Amino acid sequence: MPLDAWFMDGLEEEDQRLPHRLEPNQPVSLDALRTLGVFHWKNDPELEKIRKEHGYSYSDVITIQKETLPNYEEKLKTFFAEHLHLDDEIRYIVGGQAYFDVRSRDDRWIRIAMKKGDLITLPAGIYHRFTLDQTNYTKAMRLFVGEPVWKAYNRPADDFEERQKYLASLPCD
Ligand code: KMT
Ligand code: NI
Repeated sequence: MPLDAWFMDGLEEEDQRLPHRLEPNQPVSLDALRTLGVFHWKNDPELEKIRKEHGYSYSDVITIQKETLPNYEEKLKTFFAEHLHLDDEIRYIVGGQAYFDVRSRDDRWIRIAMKKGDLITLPAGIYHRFTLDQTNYTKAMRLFVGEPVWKAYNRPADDFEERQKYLASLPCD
């Protein structure tokens, strides 16, 4: 399966770790994600090449699991609050799995299943969130162009130039 992404059922308040697929499933293609500025590579053996090409000079690794991550509950809450950044968010899954949710053009949630070996880039200004799935474990490399800035702005954050630029970058219907 090249990519598993789908529109969500809107019931994630019950348990954010469940897949929350619609019935029948409404898949979202890689092309559809690209039009949102979201890029996804699956099991790409060329991480180093991609890093060089895009200038992802910085990297660290975060292991998200209850036993070892300080302030685990609080961090997971922060990650799942709808937010944006003023820079691209670039993540490579080193182990385990997790979900990244991004907003569609019409403001619906798209859930993207990320597994070991997957790389994703979310553009500056896109509303998104992150959650573990039912396996409760992921190890992710965080990549950045230059010095990392982790600041997240919770929605509403529409006045930022980066948000306006992002909206302007979307193709017309
Ligand atoms: C973010 O900003 O959404 C995150 O850093 C998610 C957690 S890192 C896998
Ligand atoms: Ni984020």
